[in-house]
Amino acid sequence: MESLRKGLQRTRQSFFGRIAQTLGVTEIDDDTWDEVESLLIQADVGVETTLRLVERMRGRVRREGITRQGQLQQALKEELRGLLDDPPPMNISGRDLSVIFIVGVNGCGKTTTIGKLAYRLRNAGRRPLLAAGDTFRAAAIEQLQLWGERAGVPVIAGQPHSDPGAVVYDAVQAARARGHDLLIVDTAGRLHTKFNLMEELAKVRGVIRKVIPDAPHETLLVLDGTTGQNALSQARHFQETVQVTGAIVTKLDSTAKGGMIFAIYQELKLPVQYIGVGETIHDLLFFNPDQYVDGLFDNGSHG
Ligand SMILES: Nc1nc2c(ncn2[C@@H]2O[C@H](COP(=O)(O)OP(=O)(O)OP(=O)(O)O)[C@@H](O)[C@H]2O)c(=O)[nH]1
Ligand SMILES: [Mg+2]
Repeated sequence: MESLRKGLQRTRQSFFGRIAQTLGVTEIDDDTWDEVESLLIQADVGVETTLRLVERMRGRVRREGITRQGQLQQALKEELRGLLDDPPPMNISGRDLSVIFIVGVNGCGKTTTIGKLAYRLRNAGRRPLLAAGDTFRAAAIEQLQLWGERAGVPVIAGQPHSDPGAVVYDAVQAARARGHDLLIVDTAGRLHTKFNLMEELAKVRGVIRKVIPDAPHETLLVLDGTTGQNALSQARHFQETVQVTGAIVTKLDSTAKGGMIFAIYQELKLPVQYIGVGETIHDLLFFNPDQYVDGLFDNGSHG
């Protein structure tokens, strides 16, 4: 809970704290709502979602006659919470080998997140194997191997610049032969607008499906929290290319745009499974909507 509050510090102090202050005035009028609207948009909640949210808040204030700051903040929290669903359990159990496919643009945090995720799942009793499907950058293979060492999880890698499909094929075979119950596949970062690279991603997915027809069982799109609304248009391209099943939002500790989580639910209809709140192996949290909404506001006892 503390690491979440710490991770959301910037978002809380920049925008949601100011929203709470704005709602503290004695007379709530159009200017108040304009200000709230502007702050929500700046926090990257998204224009459509913001307009709907403010409309609902105005309706509540009219109907319920609430005026006190505490009640207003509580109503806003409820409305925000209503925009989020509890993420469904990941579809990675109940079979011999499950596959998680990790995709996203350059530098969004894929490899780091895989290290953290492998560590978490290993501690939860799983036997993960990692596939170094990013053969594009030479350093990418070593980076994943280093995360594998930290997490205590083995890595299957090929030569730099070799065919990523071949590496992933080998990794599936190795996972089966060695009795792993989970394969997590790293991929090269790519710009969502580069058609050839997106096709390559679809091909790698095809290689996995040739061996395991219902795989990948989870395709998680890693979104850099500092990019805010830009992440949404990226996401749509990935959704068209490889059936994305969920999102992981990284770097929430270094952004004030934590409102993008609401836009991901509302505009992309994707559940958020995990959030990244730092660079160490411990800084991946399961996404809990109640705690997340709480973490956006000061709760009195914490700064
Ligand atoms: N502060 C912070 N930094 C993070 C987080 N997740 C990743 N990073 C940093 O983001 C940078 C890029 O992370 P990578 O894991 O290499 O990203 P990638 O998507 O694999 O990058 P490419 O393979 O080049 O596409 C690194 O410096 C990470 O330490 C996070 O939750 N918080
Ligand atoms: Mg990487």
